[in-house]
Amino acid sequence: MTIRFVHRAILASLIAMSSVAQAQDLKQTAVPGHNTETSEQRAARMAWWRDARFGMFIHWGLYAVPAGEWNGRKDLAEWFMDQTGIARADYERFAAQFNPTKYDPEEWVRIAKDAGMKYIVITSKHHEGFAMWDTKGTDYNIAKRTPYAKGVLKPLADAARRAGLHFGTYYSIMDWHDPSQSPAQPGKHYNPTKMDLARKRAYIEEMKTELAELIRETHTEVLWFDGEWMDWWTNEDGRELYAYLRGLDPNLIINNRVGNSRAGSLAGMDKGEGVGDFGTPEQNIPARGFGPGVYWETCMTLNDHWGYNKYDDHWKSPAVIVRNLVDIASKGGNYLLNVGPDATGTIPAPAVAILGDVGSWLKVNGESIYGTGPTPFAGDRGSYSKTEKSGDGKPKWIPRWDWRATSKKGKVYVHLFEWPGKTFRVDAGDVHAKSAYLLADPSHAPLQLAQNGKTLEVQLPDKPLDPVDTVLVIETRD
Ligand code: H79
Repeated sequence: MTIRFVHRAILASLIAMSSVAQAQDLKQTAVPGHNTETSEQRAARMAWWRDARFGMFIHWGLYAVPAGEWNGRKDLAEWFMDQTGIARADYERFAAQFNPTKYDPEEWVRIAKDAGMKYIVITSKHHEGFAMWDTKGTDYNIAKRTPYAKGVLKPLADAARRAGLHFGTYYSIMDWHDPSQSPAQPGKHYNPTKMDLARKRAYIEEMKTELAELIRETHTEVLWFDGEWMDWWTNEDGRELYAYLRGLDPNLIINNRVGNSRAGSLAGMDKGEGVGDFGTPEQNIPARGFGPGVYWETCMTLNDHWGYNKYDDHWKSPAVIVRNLVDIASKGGNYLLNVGPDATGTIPAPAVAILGDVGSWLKVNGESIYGTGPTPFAGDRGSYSKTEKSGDGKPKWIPRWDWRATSKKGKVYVHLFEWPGKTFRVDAGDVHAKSAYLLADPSHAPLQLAQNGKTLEVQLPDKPLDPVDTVLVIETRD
């Protein structure tokens, strides 16, 4: 039996806590037509991922060698080949310089775990086409072409498992190096590649060989596709690949970029039916959640590049990261936050420091994030305000960063970013409050609380316990 829920949602994109993009009407199916499981079976398969809430994205490849710099340019990273138009034979030479002798997968896992992250997703192969494990699919791989002479994925997968973290892999469908594809503008841009249609079947077989290895050798639990937007990759191709992969491991979780139906690219959700298990907003947080049964994950850089760029010191603060995580959780999504290790195998020190601070907040307040549901309060409260009509006659959505809410059975967590003064007041709707306390107060001293009809008031101390986010716990009658 196939149960299909189609949700209509309004999506406005919030770019890194600053600007709000045009609102869009999007559809996203909870259970795609090609997937024969029930929504209950799907919920069981998605359970660990849905509860995890916070993961580490790792972008690591040959682009770490030039470290973002080339011929006077300093703005490069994993799109190096496309941005420079460099010849394949010249780019290949970076492999001879890739020798990450400081790579310590235990240390990377420790950094993720100390940050409060519950899973890791690492690039197995980015658009550059260079495989980071010893694969039979292509000899353009780390074991065959670099002095390091061995793969880096399985050691990370094993270290993650030992620490109780889940492990996933990113895989680009577009390949700037593979002979099946040619650059869109030779000498200028590779993206989007053109496919030699006579070679497409063989290329898909190569992909399947490689993906089957990732499943068998690393037991990857997430396949995070990307580079799916070329005209030669279709939803039909995506459905076939999805079915093949779930056939190899029925528990696999696969993102929507396995198909080719993203609406508005970075918005990341699908138009129409879509393929895959979860939507992938990139560098933005949707204005609202998408209701039960629609899974999504915002991926975001910690500075302004995915791959390592030695000049990029535009780091987001721990406060921004914590509040983004809370914002996403309040809308029912996951946060996949990126680091770009350098060519020695080191995660940049500022990234480690910021993640450590985020982890300190989560050590105290994790109960209000992991395994929680979205805000129980109706409408947009705590997230966005609709303004009056502006210049172009259309209302605008302005992000509010005063507070957010998450929920669990018997509890609502109000995340106070701005201290509301002596009283927190909210239209509680169907929430019936019993008692309240601050999560960061070890004694959980009860706060004075009054609910008259829908209006709920909680009396607060003069000052926040944590200026980034003080969590007010409201115990409820469910
Ligand atoms: O893997 C990361 C990015 O490399 C990839 N997806 C995330 C997860 C990605 N694909 N497309 N985009 C990101 C957006 C494309 C942005 C571009 Fe550009 C603007 C491509 C060329 C101009 C960003 C800026 C990349 C190069 C310059």
